[in-house]
Order: sequence, then C-alpha cells, then structure tokens
Amino acid sequence: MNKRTLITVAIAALISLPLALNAADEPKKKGGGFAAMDTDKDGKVSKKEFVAAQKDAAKGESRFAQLDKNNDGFLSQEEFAAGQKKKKEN
Ligand SMILES: [Ca+2]
Ligand SMILES: [Ca+2]
Repeated sequence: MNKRTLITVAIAALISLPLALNAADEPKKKGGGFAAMDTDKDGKVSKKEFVAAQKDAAKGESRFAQLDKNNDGFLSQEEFAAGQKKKKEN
C-alpha cells in the first residue's frame, strides 16, 4: 500500500463517517399502538402490557380477552390488527 492509497482511504473514511451517523439518525418507523404497548419489545403484547396502556383496567382485561383469539395470554401483531380493524368497522 503506497502513501497515496492510504490518504485516499483516510479521506473516504472521513467522508463516510457523517453519512453513517445520518443513517443512524433516521426517524423510527411508526408501529402504531402495538409497538407503543409492547414495552419489553418482545414482539407481542402481554395482558399486563395491554392493561397498562388502558385507562380502565377492567375494560382493558375484557378487551384483551376479546382480542386474544388463541388464548395464549399474548396479543400478536395480527390479533391486535384484527381488533383495530373491527373497531373501525363498528
Ligand atoms: Ca411484550
Ligand atoms: Ca394470542
């Protein structure tokens, strides 16, 4: 590697650094209510997480039971989306 190559590599690194920083600064994807409720970010909303996001805990629990179609104690993104859809139709 000659001196000129070294300088070129150094300049390239200097130029790409701010680009890399910008990429990290990209706005986060809006996941809607589901992502906001999934506070431990495991990709599903537990009953605890769901109820915590509701104003009325009792209503939250009955709503959770309605949405949790396979009764595994968690809302998948699909179960949540199905519930949102239903809400709009009503
Ligand atoms: Ca979760
Ligand atoms: Ca479920």
